[in-house]
Amino acid sequence: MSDSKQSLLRTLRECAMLMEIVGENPFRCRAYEEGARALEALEGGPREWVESGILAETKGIGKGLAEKVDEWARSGHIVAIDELRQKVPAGLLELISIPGLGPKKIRVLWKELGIETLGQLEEAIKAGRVQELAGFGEKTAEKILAGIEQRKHYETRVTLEVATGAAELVLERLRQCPAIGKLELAGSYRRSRETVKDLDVIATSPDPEAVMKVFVTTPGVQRIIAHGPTKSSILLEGGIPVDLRVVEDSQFAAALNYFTGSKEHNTALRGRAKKMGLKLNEYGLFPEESETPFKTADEEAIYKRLGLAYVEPEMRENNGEIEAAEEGKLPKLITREDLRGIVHCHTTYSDGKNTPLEMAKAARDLGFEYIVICDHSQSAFYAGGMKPDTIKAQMDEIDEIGKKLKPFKLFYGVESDILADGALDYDDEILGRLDIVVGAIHTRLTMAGDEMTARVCRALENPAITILAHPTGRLLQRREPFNADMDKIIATAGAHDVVMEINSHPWRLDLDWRLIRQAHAAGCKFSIDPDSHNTLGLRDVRYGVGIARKGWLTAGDVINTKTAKQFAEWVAKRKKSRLGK
Ligand code: DGT
Ligand code: CA
Ligand code: CA
Repeated sequence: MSDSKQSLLRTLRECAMLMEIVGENPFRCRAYEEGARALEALEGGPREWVESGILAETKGIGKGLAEKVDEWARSGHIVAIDELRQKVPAGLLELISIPGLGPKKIRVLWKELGIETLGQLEEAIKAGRVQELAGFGEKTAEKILAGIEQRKHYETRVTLEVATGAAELVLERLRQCPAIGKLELAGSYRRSRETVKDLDVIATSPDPEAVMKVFVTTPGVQRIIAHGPTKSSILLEGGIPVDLRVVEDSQFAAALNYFTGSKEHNTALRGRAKKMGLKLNEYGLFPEESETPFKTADEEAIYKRLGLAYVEPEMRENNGEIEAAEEGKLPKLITREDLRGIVHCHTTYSDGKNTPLEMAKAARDLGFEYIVICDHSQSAFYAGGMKPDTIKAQMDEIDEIGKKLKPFKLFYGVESDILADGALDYDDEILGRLDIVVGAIHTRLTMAGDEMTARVCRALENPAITILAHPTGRLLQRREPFNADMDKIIATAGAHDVVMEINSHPWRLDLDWRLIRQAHAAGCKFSIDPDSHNTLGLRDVRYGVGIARKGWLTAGDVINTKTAKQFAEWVAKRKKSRLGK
């Protein structure tokens, strides 16, 4: 999504909340929310919309909202929203992310108790003042307090999507500086961790101070944390800190290597250097007792001098990568370009925003050869799941689209709820017609561990299942994995040849990369899926690829690297051997 689109959507949603907090008419508030949702599904960004005049004919966008988008496109601001922001203490908006607190309750806390921050709210609950308010009570207060605790636990990290937005903004900004030389992101972001505390940027320049000046004046800077001649830190909108270091050209490779980490990888690498009579630090690789470093043009040269094959950043977690590099046994990691098909996305047949045709075209335009649409199954009432007649109608539509978009291919798929007893959500006739059945746990998440394990394993033993969706069920920064024995689930998936999903949604990134190698060793194949609910979300597969690389996977380990023809053959063979169809 373009930066300006994302930032406009954020602003509109913020506006809806602010209006509710100040006590505006609820209908007007909802118009903003619905407007943001409608805009989200549109391709392009604010400027294109205004130029093309598309907003006038977009459902859910009234005249007033269209004018605001216009104002935003022209000036990057909406005066009415800026004024609204002045009326509401900044701390109140932070309360929104606490479960159990919506704008209405926040208004009550603010007006009745004068609460303006998370800290004040915590105090007020502990003093028993919140519990006495109308509409709150003991239970709600407890829930809010638990939410505050959880928030403290997670607050310092952001998702890869937020980090990517910030990273692109900063890189684009720095590239505009004429004095910039080399420029790379380091840190956990370069290693493709699923969440990131801060961004680390390494650059070279003949004029570091000029670079720093450009950096600290990046649009959207909330606060300048430090501004030095070679090292500065800023806090960006959305709460993500960014560190920039400008180093000498000759030190670049060593600095990039050091600040990429991980700390554990660095320590192991330094230890190895020491054993070889060398010294490695952020300034370079040195012969012991010498101030003159070896010339290391790039990171590869550093690894080479240490007797190692180049280790890709995603693998630098000190999980055996150094030993593998020494023995020349590192895998050739999958790349985004290896992916040929989209598996698991949603459409208007359940809770998606775009039609099957729009999704298929969008996938084709991104260069994919095929798509497997997997809308929700009948029990998924919370997501508009498809009754048997609906899924049959969808299959007919998919046939039609397939004729139209040739040689692009469509397959029949579903995201089937795994019911409480482990059964899949349709009869054998429908399951037998489908090409891909993605099984997923969405309900009864708090089941006891052994019950949940048995439930998932029973689904894995069903010959109709192809892929296990988001296997741990965690939501990053929001929800822990459900209770289950992942060792057993992975072993069962391996034994029954069920593909493990690497769900690319930035809140999921599930299967967790720490378990990917275990699943690989158990014989599992993987599918890197966007699980997107609109056309824009298809691009999220890039996050999934990062996680797959972190799990040491090659293109051959991932089913949607197959060509459309290979994929069709694989599906047919699998259905024949498992279902006799
Ligand atoms: P995070 O928490 O998501 O920001 O993770 P990182 O890995 O980006 O951590 P950060 O930003 O604190 O530091 C960036 C890199 O700098 C880190 O991956 C390795 C290196 N580094 C930082 N502190 C140390 C240290 O005390 N020893 C060593 N060997 N390396 C360090
Ligand atoms: Ca970092
Ligand atoms: Ca850092």
